[in-house]
Amino acid sequence: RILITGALGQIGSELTLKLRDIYGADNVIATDIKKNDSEAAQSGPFETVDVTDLNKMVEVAKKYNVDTVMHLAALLSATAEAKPVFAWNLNMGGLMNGLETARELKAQFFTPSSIGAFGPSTPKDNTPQDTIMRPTTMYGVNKVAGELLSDYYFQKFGVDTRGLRFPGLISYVALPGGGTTDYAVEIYYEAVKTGKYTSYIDKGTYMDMMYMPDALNAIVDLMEADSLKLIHRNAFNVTAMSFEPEEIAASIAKYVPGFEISYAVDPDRQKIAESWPNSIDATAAKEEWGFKYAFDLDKMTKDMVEKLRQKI
Ligand code: VAH
Repeated sequence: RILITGALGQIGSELTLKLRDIYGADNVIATDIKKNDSEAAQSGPFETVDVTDLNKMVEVAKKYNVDTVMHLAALLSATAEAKPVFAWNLNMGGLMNGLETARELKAQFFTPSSIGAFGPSTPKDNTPQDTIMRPTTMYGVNKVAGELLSDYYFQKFGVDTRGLRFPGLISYVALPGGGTTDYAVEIYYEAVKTGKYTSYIDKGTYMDMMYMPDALNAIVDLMEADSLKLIHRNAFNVTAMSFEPEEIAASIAKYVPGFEISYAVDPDRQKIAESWPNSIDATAAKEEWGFKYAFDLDKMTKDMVEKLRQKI
């Protein structure tokens, strides 16, 4: 059985459904700080868990006798930069509790890292799996510390910890909250609703991105990989594409005739974006557990526009 924290968030709301399809609804326990009427909350076991409450997390894990913990609850980059102390306490306190729960139950463990774990002194193009990592955001500090803590729990306690450095994730089910790459999600909603979008990220700002179906497959493939083949664990670079606002706008214009992008740059989120790589290298993930993706920019745009036209 799998316990998911942050199960009603951007990744969690879709990962919960995918894992229930694969492993059976009753074997996937969705948890979050409070319940809502989403399919993730309604389609199987749900428990309210504040990830800063270790006792509650362990109690729920034991109640269902879980063998896997997927820790997704966290504050994203822009929110973390606005509330750095709260971000440290939630992101690091929550992660420690997730790791402690996995250790106590001898469970496998997954948590996402991010391209946000890299900083201005990291090589920006085709960023290697192993390279300098001195992020200048609280979110990045949390992600690097989280990678090291997860590796520590593997080395010290033998917990089977695994992670992925996700690029910006694009989806039409649940909106992301407080991220820097969120412009690449908002732009699709606005394209379908109004035919235009004002971007807070400047033209020419490249960031890695991935469509949510590819991200979910990467999580399942990583967690099912033969642990003897893993040289790295926390965390693997994974990416499907890298683009800047003009390029996603051009892709959208193919499916939303007349679509127009304009710019009102948010200096705070622009500064975060500029500290991250332009493109990262996913060779280690491909070699160690067969990472692959199906959606490039135009294929993602076609699907996003179709699905949002149905949804809105
Ligand atoms: C964010 N969507 O923008 C997240 C992610 C790589 C970006 O970490 O903070």
